[in-house]
Amino acid sequence: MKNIDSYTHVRGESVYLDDIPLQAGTLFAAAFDSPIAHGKIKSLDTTEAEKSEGVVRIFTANDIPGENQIGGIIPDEELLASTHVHFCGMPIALVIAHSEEQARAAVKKVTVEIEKLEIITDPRFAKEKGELIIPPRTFQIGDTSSAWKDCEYIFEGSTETNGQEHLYIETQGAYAVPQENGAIRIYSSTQGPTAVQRTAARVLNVAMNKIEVDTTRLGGGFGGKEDQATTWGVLCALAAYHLKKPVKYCLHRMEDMRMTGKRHPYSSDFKIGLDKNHKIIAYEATFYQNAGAAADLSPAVMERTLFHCNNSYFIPNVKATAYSCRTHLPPNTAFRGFGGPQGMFVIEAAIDKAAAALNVPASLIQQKNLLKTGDEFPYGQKAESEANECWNKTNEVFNIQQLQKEVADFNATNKLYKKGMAMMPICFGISFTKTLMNQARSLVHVYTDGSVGISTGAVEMGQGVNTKMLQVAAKIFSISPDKIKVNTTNTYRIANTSPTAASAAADLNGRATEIACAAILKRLQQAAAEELKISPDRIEIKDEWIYANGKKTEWDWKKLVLATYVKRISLSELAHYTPPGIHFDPSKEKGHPFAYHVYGTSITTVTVDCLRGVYEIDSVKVVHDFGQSMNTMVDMGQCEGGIVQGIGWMTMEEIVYDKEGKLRSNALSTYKVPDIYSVPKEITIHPLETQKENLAVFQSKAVGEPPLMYGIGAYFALRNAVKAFNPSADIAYNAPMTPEKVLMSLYTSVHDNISK
Ligand code: MTE
Ligand code: LUZ
Ligand code: MOS
Repeated sequence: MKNIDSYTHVRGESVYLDDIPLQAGTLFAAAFDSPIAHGKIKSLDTTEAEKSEGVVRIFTANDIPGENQIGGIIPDEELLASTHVHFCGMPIALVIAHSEEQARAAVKKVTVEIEKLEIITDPRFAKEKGELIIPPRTFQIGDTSSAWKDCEYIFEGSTETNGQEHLYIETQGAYAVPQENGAIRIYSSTQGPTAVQRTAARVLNVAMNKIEVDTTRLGGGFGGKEDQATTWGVLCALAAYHLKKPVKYCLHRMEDMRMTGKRHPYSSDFKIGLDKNHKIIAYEATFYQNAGAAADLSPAVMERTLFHCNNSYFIPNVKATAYSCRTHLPPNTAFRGFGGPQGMFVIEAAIDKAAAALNVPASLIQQKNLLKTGDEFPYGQKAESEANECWNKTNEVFNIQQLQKEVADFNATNKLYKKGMAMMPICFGISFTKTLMNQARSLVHVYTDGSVGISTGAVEMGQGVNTKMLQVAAKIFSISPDKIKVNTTNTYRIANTSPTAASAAADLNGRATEIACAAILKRLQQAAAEELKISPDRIEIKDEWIYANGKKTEWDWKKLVLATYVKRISLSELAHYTPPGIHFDPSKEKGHPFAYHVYGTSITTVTVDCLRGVYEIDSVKVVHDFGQSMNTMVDMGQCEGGIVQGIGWMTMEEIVYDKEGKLRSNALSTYKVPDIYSVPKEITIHPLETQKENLAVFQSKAVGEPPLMYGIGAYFALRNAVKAFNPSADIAYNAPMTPEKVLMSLYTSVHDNISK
């Protein structure tokens, strides 16, 4: 089954926010955002801007009828700055004009006087100052303090991982259109239509039932539109509310990069202890998360860092503490992996450090400590592990030793090029860690001509979730996919949705769709049974034909649908799904938060040009736990995309804020994402074949985020290549490993000060 969007994508006919035909009289918005990262607003002057050509009105915090508040988890973020600004790019005023150009020209004429206050960009410094978003949290198993004495070897260190720009191809945006009686429809490029609806209602002080949010699809979200699409949707709604005219705002790329948050940078400390057989006995980690200026999703991201602090290893004694540190950067937010990759990098660094000191390959320590079924995670859940299965299959399919030998042989015979290799096992928990968010609904209508319409809370953002919803209905009804249409995601049809996130959208919405279709199917079977005068359990629908007692009848799908309608039996169903058995108690930091885990193992090989510091990713070879993939094309695409995005984060994407909190890497000329020349020359993905039961839709495990973490292997492969050239290189665990950093470490050593 190919992705149902491929036809319109290829023809350029797929509708994104900026393609929606505009109503006559539509106005355009542009935000005036803070040029200062932290300060008190002394005065705001919009008089010149108001005189600017085409300007209709300029809104400020004073024009907000309800609460000036967009914070989702914690109410700590104003929509428009009232008295203080907290980051460069924070919206202060909203200019409305007859054209986009006029709105942006007027923005340039707004002036503000800000009394600068202390600007903090470093999370450790913020923590010293007591600037925490929430109190710190600690996950614990066993007792590290008494375990150290049982360790033969103990190593300590620190790591840094930088942020990451989402760089969805479609920038953030919204289009708000007033309806009768004060209602507003917001077309929004959001992963969370309900978040936009709820926040618009709060800001405008209207009931949620007056706000309709509609989303056709996104040109990528990657977490960047889980929470942060809200600002633009609500700003447009605010203007539409006052002016009673449609208002549109699509951000330009540099506005988007400047004003929105990114993946959280982390600064971390670790201490790892092993016995003489390289078993990890104890592990301690402290994470300093750079949250930016407001909570946004940071507390949830921080929590997932703790959930994934041991990656796919069993460690009997773990103590992991995390601080969410308030700085004056744009609030950082969800990004594929959601804090998990940041936690996993630290344990991989700890293993790398131990391996280097003990002069063994890291793979030896990795393999020896893989989770087994029944092992307990630090948060209490018992593993249903595929970690060893994935590792062993990787060896079987790709021959790890042979690959290691090829790298060693290459390095022995080449002076100026060196290869490096690294293994990266992954383990990622599937479910929102906030248990209540694990719920979804699906509305299925069968029309009298036999065609089917599906509406769910899932948002299509390139990951193929609509295709999967359609497959569910096609399979349950046993009808052709051409008979089925997946509708836009709309808060009037499906209410109180969780965002499309946590890789869980296909599972949650898919299982709800499964339940809805099954309920309608049952009624169809009942109606057929009456017509054919046999028991309903003897009725079967196969490929649009009705079978009775296993024999094909005269009845086809269409005829049965119409007959059921004539009997006045409902052909519609709204179903609800929530995964059974999940729970978590934050007061104990224990529970069973995940429906299941996804596992996998990758081998990454790189070649470094030791004169120039540039490098190529030769190959990424993976065994991935798909469960039983319901769409291998879509799922392979998710793996490839995730791997490349992970490699980008780990090797080349470098976000730079200066000490004033200004984004220096503010355009694609200064921020480098992987392109066709820098992606791996080879990506081979081999599915792990297991028949084990899981809670995934049709046993097809969630695939959206886990593969990103294979990208961490590229960082360690590069380190290993550098070490092959310069064994005394002193390389800080500081990602991304840019060509600049590679070059520096090729020619510096433990004894040089410049490397520090
Ligand atoms: N794939 C594409 N093409 N575009 C995206 O924006 N987002 C990722 C992943 N894959 C994304 C993507 C993220 S962050 C998540 S959480 C999942 O898709 C969400 O979709 P799912 O729950 O349907 O897997
Ligand atoms: N979003 C969220 C997520 O709100 N909760 C989560 O647990 C999560 N996990 C991954 C990605 N987004
Ligand atoms: Mo994905 S970070 O859960 O949107």
